[in-house]
Amino acid sequence: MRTYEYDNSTEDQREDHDSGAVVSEASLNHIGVLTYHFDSVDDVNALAAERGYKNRDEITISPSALGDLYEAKVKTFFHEHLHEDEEIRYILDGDGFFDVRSKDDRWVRIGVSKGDLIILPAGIYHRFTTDKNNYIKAMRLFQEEPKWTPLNRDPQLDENAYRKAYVKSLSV
Ligand code: KMT
Ligand code: NI
Repeated sequence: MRTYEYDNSTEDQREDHDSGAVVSEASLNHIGVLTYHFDSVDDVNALAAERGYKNRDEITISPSALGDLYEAKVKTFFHEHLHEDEEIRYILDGDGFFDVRSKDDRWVRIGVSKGDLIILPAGIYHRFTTDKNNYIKAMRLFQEEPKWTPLNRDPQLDENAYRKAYVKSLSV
C-alpha cells in the first residue's frame, strides 16, 4: 500500500496526486486506520472472525458494471463524508485511492490494490476514488447490518456521537 500526503492540485481526482511526502503505517494507526495485505481469503476470514464481521458482499465499480451510473457513483464516493460504523474493504481486483483526513485535517492518500485490506474507523472523514484504470472490485465486510450511509462533512456533525467519539480517540 502506498500512502502519502495528497498534493491538493485540482486536476482529475483519478491521478496519483502524490506530493512526495510519505506517510507511515504508524501514523495511519494513530488516526485509527488499519491496513493489511492478505493473499489468501483464509486470512481475511480469520480477521473477520476476530473482529466480529459476520457479513460481506462484493462490489464492482467500473463503467461496464455500473453503466451510466458510473460517473455519478465515483462523484458520490469522492464527496467527503463519514460513517457511523467502520468501513472495511478487501480489494479483490483493480486499484483505487482512499483519502483520509490527518489529525491536522490534511488529506492523506492510500493507494489500494489486489490483496489490500483497509479498515477506516467510524467517524473519520474520508473519500474514495477509482484511478485512471476505472476499475476496482472489493469485498465489503460488516458486523450486522451495513450502516454505511455517507454523512457528508458538515459542522453540525461535530455534535454527532460517533464523530465525537472518534475525535476523542485522537487525543489519547
Ligand atoms: C465506499 O463506501 O466508499 C465504497 O464502497 C467504495 C470503495 S470500495 C473499494
Ligand atoms: Ni465511506
